Amino acid sequence: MIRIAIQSKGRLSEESLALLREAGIKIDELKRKFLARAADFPLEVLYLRDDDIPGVVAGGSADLGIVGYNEVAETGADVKIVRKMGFGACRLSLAIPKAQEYTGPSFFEGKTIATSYPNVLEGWLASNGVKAKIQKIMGSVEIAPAAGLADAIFDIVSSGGTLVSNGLKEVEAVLQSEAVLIAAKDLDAEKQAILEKLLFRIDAVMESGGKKYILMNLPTDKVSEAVKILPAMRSPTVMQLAAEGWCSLHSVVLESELWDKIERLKAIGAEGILVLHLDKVID
Ligand code: PRT
Ligand code: ZN
Repeated sequence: MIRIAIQSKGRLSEESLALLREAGIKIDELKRKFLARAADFPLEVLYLRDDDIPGVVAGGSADLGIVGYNEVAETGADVKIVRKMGFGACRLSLAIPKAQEYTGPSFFEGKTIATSYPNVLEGWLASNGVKAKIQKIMGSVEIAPAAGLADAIFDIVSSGGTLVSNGLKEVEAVLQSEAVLIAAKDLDAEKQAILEKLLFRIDAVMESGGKKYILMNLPTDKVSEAVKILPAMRSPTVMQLAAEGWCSLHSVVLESELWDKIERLKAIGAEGILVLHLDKVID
């Protein structure tokens, strides 16, 4: 049995649970308790506040965790980062009132900066040789300058909308973050084996992201040209159609390249092109 800590409610909860679900691990979400056992995988889920996850994993009360990298950096917890999860992207940035001119890191000399991330901020100040006062506040950091509590803030930014609506501008992006899967450093052999099994599934789910299954009818004499357009995982599948001189070609394409490839395939005579959702990809 392996124990994974995820955020109980907040920005990362739904996607963390969705990832486990897509990996075929069923957890009774209706009865979201403190601790829940998966139905068909040797795993239990511990629901926590995100701030507590790195420490709980480092301390061994949970074996794994899904948490923002920003929390791992702030707590300095001694854990292994096993995977980047591809969701929860954000950055920890310094922001100042928009009317002020930013002159570089020395701008912050002698200033007061409000933040919930004092340790990451302290590291940045030290590495830039700047002495500033850190005012730790746990919520609504963005209102600190207008409320006269601080000259600047150091906070999580994603779209930047919150900064703008509080009359602030981002001047330094200090740390890029996304949700990460973390693990305790000394898992025993049995837990390590369960982790490998879990990673195999998670990788298949993540690998399918951004990919589509594409199939089409194609004149048989155009197959070699089509193969150049669609390299696929090993090579596209070609099947004979009942109609003389035609075949059906199947492949996997990146969604970002989909329209470009479709245009090129149409240009060489592809017809009846179908694009399908891809659920899992096992390499
Ligand atoms: O209750 P608990 O302690 O578990 O949750 P929390 O309130 O501390 O965290 P939560 O749920 O807000 O965020 C969890 C994690 O999501 C963070 O630790 C980050 O890793 C990640 N994340 C991603 C974000 C954002 N994007 C984000 N935009 N966390 C917070 N924000 C805030 C931001 O600070 C701003 O106030 O959301 C607001 C909107 O941001 P803009 O820039 O899009 O306007
Ligand atoms: Zn929190």
